[in-house]
Amino acid sequence: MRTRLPWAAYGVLATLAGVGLAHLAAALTDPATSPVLAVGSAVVDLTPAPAKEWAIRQFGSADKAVLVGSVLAGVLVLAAVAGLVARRRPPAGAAALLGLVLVAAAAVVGRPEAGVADLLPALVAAVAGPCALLLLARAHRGAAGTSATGTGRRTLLLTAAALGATAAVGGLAGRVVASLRARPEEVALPAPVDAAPALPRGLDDQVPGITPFRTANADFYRVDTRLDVPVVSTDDWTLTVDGDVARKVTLTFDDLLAMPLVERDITLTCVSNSVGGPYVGGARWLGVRLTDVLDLAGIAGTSADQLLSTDVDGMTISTPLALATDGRDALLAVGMNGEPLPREHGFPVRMVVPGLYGFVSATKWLSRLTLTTYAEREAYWTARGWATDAPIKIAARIDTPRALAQLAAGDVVVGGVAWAQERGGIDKVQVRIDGGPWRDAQLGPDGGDDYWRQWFLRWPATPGSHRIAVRAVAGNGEPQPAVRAEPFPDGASGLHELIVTVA
Ligand SMILES: Nc1nc2c(c(=O)[nH]1)N[C@H]1C(S)=C(S)[C@@H](COP(=O)(O)O)O[C@H]1N2
Ligand SMILES: [Mo]
Repeated sequence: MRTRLPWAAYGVLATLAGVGLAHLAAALTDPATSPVLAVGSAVVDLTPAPAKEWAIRQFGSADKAVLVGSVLAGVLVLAAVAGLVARRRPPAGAAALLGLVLVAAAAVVGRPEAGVADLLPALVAAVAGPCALLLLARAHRGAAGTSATGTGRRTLLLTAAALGATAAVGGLAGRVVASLRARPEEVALPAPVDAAPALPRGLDDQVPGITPFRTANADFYRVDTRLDVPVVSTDDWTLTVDGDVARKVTLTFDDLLAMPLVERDITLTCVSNSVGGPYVGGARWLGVRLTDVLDLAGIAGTSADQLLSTDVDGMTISTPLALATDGRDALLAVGMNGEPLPREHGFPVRMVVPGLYGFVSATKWLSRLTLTTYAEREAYWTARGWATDAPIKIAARIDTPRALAQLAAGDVVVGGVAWAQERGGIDKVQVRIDGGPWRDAQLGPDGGDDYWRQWFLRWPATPGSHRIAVRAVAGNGEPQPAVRAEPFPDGASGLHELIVTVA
């Protein structure tokens, strides 16, 4: 065991050095080509939908960190095995490590928009990792037989230290370089030609525990298939509109900003959100109308029924063309709550289409819009069995009190938010205590039909255990669906109910 342990460590060290250098090479060229991320992304892609939903539910926004961590741990175990192989036969250990890198390279090439140049980081790792292992094996042999203070030992320690430093510097430098290439804070956004009215004061101060009327960028939920956040520089960014259009057009970021910008308050919702869940947020979006951009390419005679959007790494999202162009405020957004889009939320440009769940509308890090048909092209989620036509379901959520809260008898304020985008907004929210009558809640200010609405109801709570339920009715008269449904395949439904104890 004693004699084996160092070899396992050599395998790990050699791998970390190779990965560190590859990460740096990726940051200098294209961060998405980093082998760690490519392998992780491939794992995400190969993970069946139910497992992915489970991960999102278990770990929330940390699901990616957990995944990257598991991938890294798995890789390091294999690296340790390669090190053990090298104990008897160094070339065989180096070959095993090379095999590991080749798997990573396959993951990089497997990315939809991969080019040959994207293999550079994997190539760096393929050379650096095995070489590092051979170096360590040689130094180990040199150290064997010499005294604890001999030059052989010193060489081994120096080699190990140098490789450790390479891993650390490569990894860190990679991060720094990546964040220098894309800087949302340096983007100056023009003023909108069509500004949204001042957002009314919400119930934030009046109802403790209620969801803020506007979600701050830092608090906005994040759901995507990405492990890292794409690094896109506005200098390199372009948007291509192609497929069944009169003429293919390509816009630069400046071209887009030169078009008329509008500002809209829109509540975004994720199809993975369970009843009462957190994947919903309200923000003020600044962007160009989607139809203005499509008109540049000319879509009058198109036979397309699908607007297929592609992100900078080839991830695809489908949107029903008829809905995206039916007059609703579909935007190519560049701003969020008065700031350039944060990198997590799609910098520099994302789609926002009111009334459709994010997975069929809200493409972040947008790079291409293709007019096509559902028969011809299948987007990422469609291939995984999710619905293509997925309007956001009417929903109401109780924010306060929390489930299983212990309350004092007397005046309790029940409050929350409700949304009914593209259905005339929220007309009514009703609360029911223990199977009693449905009582109308008081609504907060109106932020527009595509924005959520806060609500509250004063409840004289009596001692005992109580069940609180909520339901909403949309402005077009449609009631919230009460039938229970899981998020898959087109969004959860059912009333949000919770139990509290009053003493
Ligand atoms: N490029 C890209 N865009 C994406 C996704 C993604 O995985 N990749 N996820 C979508 C989903 S499922 C949702 S709900 C919204 C979430 O947007 P947010 O993270 O800004 O809240 O982004 C959408 N846009
Ligand atoms: Mo989503």
